[in-house]
Amino acid sequence: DLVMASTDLREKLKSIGQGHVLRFFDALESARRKSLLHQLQSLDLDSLAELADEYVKHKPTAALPKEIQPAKAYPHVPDESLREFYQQAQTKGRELLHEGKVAAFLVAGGQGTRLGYDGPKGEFPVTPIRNKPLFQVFAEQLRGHARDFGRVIPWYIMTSDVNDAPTRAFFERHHHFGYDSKDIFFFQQGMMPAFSLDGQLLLADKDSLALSPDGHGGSLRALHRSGALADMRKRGIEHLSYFQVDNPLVHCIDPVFLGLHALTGREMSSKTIPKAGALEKVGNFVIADGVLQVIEYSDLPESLAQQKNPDGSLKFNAGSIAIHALSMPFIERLNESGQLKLPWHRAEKKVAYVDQHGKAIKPDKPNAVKLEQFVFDAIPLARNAIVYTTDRAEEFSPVKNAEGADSPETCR
Ligand code: UD2
Repeated sequence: DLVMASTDLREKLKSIGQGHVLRFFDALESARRKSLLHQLQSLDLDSLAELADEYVKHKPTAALPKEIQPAKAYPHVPDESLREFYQQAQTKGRELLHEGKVAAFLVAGGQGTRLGYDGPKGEFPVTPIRNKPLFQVFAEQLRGHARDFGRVIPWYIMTSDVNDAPTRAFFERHHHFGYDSKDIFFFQQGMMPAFSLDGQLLLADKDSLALSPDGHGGSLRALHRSGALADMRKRGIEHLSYFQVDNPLVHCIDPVFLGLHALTGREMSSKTIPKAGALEKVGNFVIADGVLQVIEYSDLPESLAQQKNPDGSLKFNAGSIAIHALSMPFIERLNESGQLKLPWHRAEKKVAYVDQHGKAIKPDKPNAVKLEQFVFDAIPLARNAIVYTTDRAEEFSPVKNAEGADSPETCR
């Protein structure tokens, strides 16, 4: 079987110009052969060839939309004209929770390299007095809401190959922080191979590709492929409350936000805060060529980021803090064609690899391209997406760096 599989694969790989990844194959012992075959079989080789052409070999010309305007957001505190609507939203959100129609969705598949913590980031002890880990902070919030609404809030947690086993073990060790283990659904996101700058797949070792998680946008595909969506259907879930592992202040469940999202029949809604400064490292909600979307800080030209209104405030001030509400039919629609149609974002990185002689190389400058999809790129695909303003002090203080801004110290 091994021989058969490798013959087919060898042909396929050759046809897409990647035959070299089996260079050391024949000399490997059988377990190592198997693991390499397994990695290769999990990839969509046809689309890899296209991706290498489109995104790796030449930098895609960053087509910035022609017309970029600030996005409008629902205010945190409603004015007179919105007061009643917010009341209704609150009622709607509470109703959904009472009826058990909301699930929590945590993305925790990232590598957390900047923090320098050796393990899944959710294990990081974050609270100032009792040193509770991030995972516990979320679990306690969710259990509190479940108690208040008399319904369990099923919790879907996305991991990746880099941290799946330790994440599960951590939850086991902590008795799932009081959750019933049948109400937590772990699943893994997809992995993407790193390419050399000329589009060749890199080997991390003779029996292994250099793989990394495919970005939080991959969550929308992984929800489908893992059976998580099917599980949600079975439970009667209608909306997902999406958050990232690095922000312990997030309101994992927010009835007003969920209610606004549901009442307006939206497919994907997002929270925003006024930025801390023109160049804060958060995405920017904008209306680009007429469509609401997020432009990542690294893609927004500084000349635009610095623009001011007549009163001196920032023109592009709606920061994206990666908190979303998503409706089930929307996620199902995105997966309909079998291909999640989100763009890929290209980043040049240093990736260790073995060269054609089997020698391990540790590059000292970027030698590779990694590709990731971003969840906020689904916003322009959603019908009538909305943005709702929240309060930074209440809801946003991520732990990203070991020191300085957005570090454990600032967060505590
Ligand atoms: C993200 C947003 C930024 C802003 C900021 C707020 C992007 C590209 N930028 O910045 O606009 O909203 O957050 O804090 O998203 N993750 C996975 N799988 C992956 C990659 C990431 O699960 O393949 C998770 C990761 O575990 C973490 C979250 O996504 O929970 C954030 O990822 P990041 O650290 O790459 O995003 P960051 O800080 O650049």
